[in-house]
This record gives sequence, structure tokens and C-alpha cells, in this order.
Amino acid sequence: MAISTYFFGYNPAIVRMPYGVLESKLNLPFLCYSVLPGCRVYDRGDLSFTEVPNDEPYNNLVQYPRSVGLASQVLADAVSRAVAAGHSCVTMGGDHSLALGSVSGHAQQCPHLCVIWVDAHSDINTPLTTQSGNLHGQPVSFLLRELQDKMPLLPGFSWLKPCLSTSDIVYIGLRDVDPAEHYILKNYDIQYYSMRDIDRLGIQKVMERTLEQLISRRQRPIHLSFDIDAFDPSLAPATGTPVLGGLTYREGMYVTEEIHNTGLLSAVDLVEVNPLLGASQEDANATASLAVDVIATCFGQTREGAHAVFDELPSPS
Ligand code: 5AB
Ligand code: MN
Ligand code: MN
Ligand code: MN
Repeated sequence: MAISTYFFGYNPAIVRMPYGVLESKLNLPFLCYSVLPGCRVYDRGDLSFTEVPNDEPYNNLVQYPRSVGLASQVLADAVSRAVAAGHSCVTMGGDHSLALGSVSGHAQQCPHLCVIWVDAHSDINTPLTTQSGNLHGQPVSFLLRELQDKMPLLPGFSWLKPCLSTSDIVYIGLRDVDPAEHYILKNYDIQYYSMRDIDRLGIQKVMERTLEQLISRRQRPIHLSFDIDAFDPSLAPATGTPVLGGLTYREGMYVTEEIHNTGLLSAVDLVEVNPLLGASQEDANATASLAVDVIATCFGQTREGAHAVFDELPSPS
């Protein structure tokens, strides 16, 4: 009973990023609102971005800085507007660089927010430590205040103000962390629960500790940034950087159920679903419907079921 009341109170707005701002123009092939009964869902459609011509790599390495910077600014404005309207905001991507924009926009309205980052990767390279040059491996470094003296000024990013402290973020699911990223996690005292930690503690303890750190002293909005590659590749094959040994379906659902139960979830990113990378249509479909389950659970779908439509059982007359 209590659950359904606050379930009905949610009001998610959906902002869709076309897949790969810089890659193809494919939209995610799913409409989450069909699985969110009881929520009024406003589909804000796809954001459109202008590619900046002659977008030369920064340092001969970091790809499309001006285009990603501009797209992130557009997304930040959109998320900020949705949150200002009192909505929870779901951003579906697209690659994980979009979190630069979504977290920044969310923080414009909720400066004290905290972030739960569910991912195989820590996405905390700086533009000076990245080996791949891919901005989807770097978004967290742009957001953290403590890292700013290690950040070069990238063209396209002058609008961005770091909005998080290192104690405001917790990672879950890590299993592929670059040496420089590991250095940052350790030296800046950033809390993470790797797959090994999940093996050791169990997902229940991991969620208890995560929420204890982030929201036990004061209630504040939660931003969930969920990379589908946190799941095991057997469950989420259609993604760019799959890594063996990921979350089970049950662990993933437990994470989002617990976050829903806080009543504090204010924005969700669901990223790195790429149907083009599935070996088959079945792979693409399985990955997409897993993403739908993640989002639906965030907004109140439960594995135990619900009985909001039942006032009483029929009696024989
Ligand atoms: B994802 C890598 N650390 O920097 C890098 O999928 C991988 O958004 C990044 O988590 C993976 O390119 C980015 C090697
Ligand atoms: Mn990621
Ligand atoms: Mn990842
Ligand atoms: Mn990726």
C-alpha cells in the first residue's frame, strides 16, 4: 500500500540521446513508458545535436571534444529543465560521456545530489591519462572537484563546472580499471565495490554500505548512472566494451530495487546499449529488454509483484 502511493508520486521525464552522438543515428528500440504503469511519463523525444566541423582531437588523442562538449551542454539544459519541473529524469543513451551532461544538469537543480555509478569500468580517466582517447572513459573526471587541478581545458567544455566531491560517488560492479584510474580511486579515496567485493560481501551488504555512505546522514537526491556493461556479457551482449564476470540479473535488480526503495531517486542514465553491436537480433533484444527492466525497477516494478488495483477479494455471493 505505502509503496504504491509513492510509486504513483513519481513523474519521470524521458530524455533520449540518439545512439552515439558521433556514431550512427539509431534510437534505442524501446519505449520505457509502456512498462511504467502508475507513472506519468513525458517522452521528451530525442535531443538533436550539431556536430562541430573540423573537430580536431585534443592532444592528438581525445576524440571529438567540441561535439561532445556541445552535446553535453544541450543535454545538461534539458535535464535541468526536467528536474526543475519536478520530474525524475531518465536519459537513455548513447555512450557514457552523456553522464557529463546529465549529472551537471541534475546538479544545477540539486547541488547536493549523490551518484551511484554501476559499471564494469570506472570512467574516471582524465584527458591526460586516457589511453583510448574515448570520452566515455572519462566523464567522472570532469565532474569531480578534487581532480580539477589535473584537468586540462578542453575545447567545448568551458561551460562545465565540477559538481561532485569524491565522497558523493560510489561505484558498483567494477572489473576493468586502467592503472591511472586505479591510482585515482585509491589516492582520492573513492568508494567502489568491485565484482570481487560483491563476491565477498554479497550484493545486499554492498547496497547497505552504499546507501549508508551516501544518504544516511542526510537525505538527498540520488543520480543513478547505469552502464549496461555492468551486467555479465551473457545477459547484455549488445554493448561496446563487454567484460566477463559481471552482475547477474538478480544482483542488478536488487541494486535498482534498493535504490527505488529509498524514495530519493531523482535521475537515471541508462547507457551503452548498442543494438548494432549485437551478434544477432536476439542479442540486441535481450540487451534492450534488460535495460527496460533496470529502468522499470528504478520506478517501482518489483519481483514480488504488487496489488495496487486490488481493494478486496471477490467473495462468493
Ligand atoms: B564505458 C577504457 N577504460 O578509458 C577507456 O563503457 C574503457 O562507458 C572505457 O564504461 C569504457 O577507454 C567506457 C579502456
Ligand atoms: Mn561506463
Ligand atoms: Mn562500462
Ligand atoms: Mn563504453
